[in-house]
Amino acid sequence: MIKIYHFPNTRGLRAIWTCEELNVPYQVEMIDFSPEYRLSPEFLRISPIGKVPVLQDDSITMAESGAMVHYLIDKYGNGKLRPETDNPKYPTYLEWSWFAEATFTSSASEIIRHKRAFPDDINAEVINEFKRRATFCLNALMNFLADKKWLLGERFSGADIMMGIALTTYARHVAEPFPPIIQNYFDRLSDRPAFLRTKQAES
Ligand SMILES: N[C@@H](CCC(=O)N[C@@H](CS)C(=O)NCC(=O)O)C(=O)O
Repeated sequence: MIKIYHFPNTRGLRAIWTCEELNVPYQVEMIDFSPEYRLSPEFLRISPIGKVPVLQDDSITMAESGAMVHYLIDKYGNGKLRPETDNPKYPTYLEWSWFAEATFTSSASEIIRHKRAFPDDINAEVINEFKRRATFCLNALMNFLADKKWLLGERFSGADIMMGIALTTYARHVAEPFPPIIQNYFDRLSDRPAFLRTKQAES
């Protein structure tokens, strides 16, 4: 069975949510999130830089949440949660999936890293700069979404799973209110039964 190494409220939610949307059985292994454990030889054997999530499926071990989402959809989706490669929406699916982690979440993550690295010397200018960058990304998302239901329009996809967790990171660490278009999108994501089951799986 698929095993997802996870810690509450982290990016492992993407892999769990994808399994829930696809009804793929999985088990969650909650890890000790202390730096001591994450950087121990035991954990570094499965996660080369000591981060979660990690996904194991038979002989496959992966440590990058977006790759897990696409892998699960490609392997187990039977056409669900993604457009085919010849569909004009396929580039959009890839673009916003990557944007969610590589550009949007990375700005919010810098806030977490700065606070963790310099707990006694938190620099408000650094925090504000990364909040500004994350909010610039949020505005780009808002302009793209406009009146769309999901990133691909009427069709929910893995790109929305990627973005949904990016939005939870923004809410927790940038901690600015969402504008209405984003709030409505976030509410639609949060109301999905598979998302509700995902949250239960980590409690
Ligand atoms: N791009 C990676 C980021 C992984 C990542 O930063 N995970 C966080 C939890 S969400 C973590 O383990 N942080 C511990 C650390 O940075 O040392 C992914 O999407 O899987």
